[in-house]
Amino acid sequence: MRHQVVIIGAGPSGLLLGQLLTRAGIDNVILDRVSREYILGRVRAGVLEEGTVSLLSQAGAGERVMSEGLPHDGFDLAYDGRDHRIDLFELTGGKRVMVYGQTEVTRDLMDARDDGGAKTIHEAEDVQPHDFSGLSPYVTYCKDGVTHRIDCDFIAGCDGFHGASRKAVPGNAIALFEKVYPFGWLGILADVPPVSHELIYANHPRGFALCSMRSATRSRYYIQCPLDQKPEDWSDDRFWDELRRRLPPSHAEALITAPSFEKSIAPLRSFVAEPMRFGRMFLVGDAAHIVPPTGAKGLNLAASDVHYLSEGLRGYYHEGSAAGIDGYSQQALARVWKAVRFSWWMTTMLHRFPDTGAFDQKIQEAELDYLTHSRAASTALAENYVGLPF
Ligand code: RFL
Ligand code: PHB
Repeated sequence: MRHQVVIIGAGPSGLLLGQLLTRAGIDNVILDRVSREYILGRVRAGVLEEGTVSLLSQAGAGERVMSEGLPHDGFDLAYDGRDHRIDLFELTGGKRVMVYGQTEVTRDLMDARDDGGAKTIHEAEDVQPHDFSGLSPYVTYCKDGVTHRIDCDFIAGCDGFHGASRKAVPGNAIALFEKVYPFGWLGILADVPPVSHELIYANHPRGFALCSMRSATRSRYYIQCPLDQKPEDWSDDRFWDELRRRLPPSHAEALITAPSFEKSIAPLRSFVAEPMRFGRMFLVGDAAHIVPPTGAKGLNLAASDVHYLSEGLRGYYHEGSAAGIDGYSQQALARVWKAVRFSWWMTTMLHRFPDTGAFDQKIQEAELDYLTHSRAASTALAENYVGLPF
């Protein structure tokens, strides 16, 4: 079997890249180690930048996000019992974000791929990239006990943080930068109307809390929790009580509760691998970088990587120019590091760290006070939250 591009991973990165390539007439196949249903069951991101939404449209998968997504012009920062609105629209001269779940993004991309007739192989075991430092790379995988080989021009490693692509790079060819945070996020989904029509990011002595949503009738809530805890330690009642305690009184009173139907704990990490190109293999999205979810940047960074790479490959195949693929790593990393910085900063400002002393606590309070009372500081937050240009 031969394809121009083999994409490893059918998450948002792989599916978006596949769609943009297919629409540019570049033939590709996607391999994933899990089933389509498993991927659609992963509840993750919820906030899309305008650039991400427009890439979905370019990929032919933008119809439902435009009709069913919830445009948000601002969000609330809550601390010290009060709410402070960050007016994204006003501070950025007319930009907003779209609240639309990653499961829906993935579903729309899968449907668009099916319509275009491009091939995806699910439940492919032991996927391995080979010979990407030379001119004839190939990928092997095992399916139903049979080993297969796909020859190609390029490999796109879109297989997330735990994938095989990055692991196939020799240690002396890659630099890794990592920061692990001493807490996680316990998240739930419940069919209740959101406590507020906008997102609430709350800093509280008991820990961070976030009120988000998926629709007018479905809420997504998170609380900071210690890493040694498990979802089973948290009954719904315990979760709702804890969330209520971390919100300003007006919101706490308005909170509507119901049994949750999803509950999971995600550890928080910042991670970057450099470079993002190794000969004829590119790393894309979470395979190359992870950010803590506080800034809502992970999926959006995956989308900007895909933009740079799809443009680079289009230039290579249609204009005979390698400039785009040669510049991919540098261009993508410049944007990645800014989002890594922003996500680290939001995380540091909004969470309670177990080892924070009195001095650091005062600094955090001063930062929040400055941020919510200085137009310059709020503008910097808003500019990053809606997404830097790409
Ligand atoms: P994914 O989604 O991890 O997909 C990788 C795919 O590769 C497959 N795979 C393999 N396939 C073959 N062989 C192997 N050896 C393989 N190993 C893995 C996997 O099965 C999978 O299908 O990476 P991708 O596509 O780069 O997408 C990245 C995003 O999923 C991620 O950045 C976001 O979810 C992060 N994130 C958020 N991002 C935002 O932009 N806005 C948000 O509001 C936001 N909230 C979040 C988040 C992530 C969270 N968690 C759970 C980490 C909230 C949370 C709680
Ligand atoms: C979500 O809705 O899942 C969500 C929203 C904002 C974040 C992270 C996650 O910063």
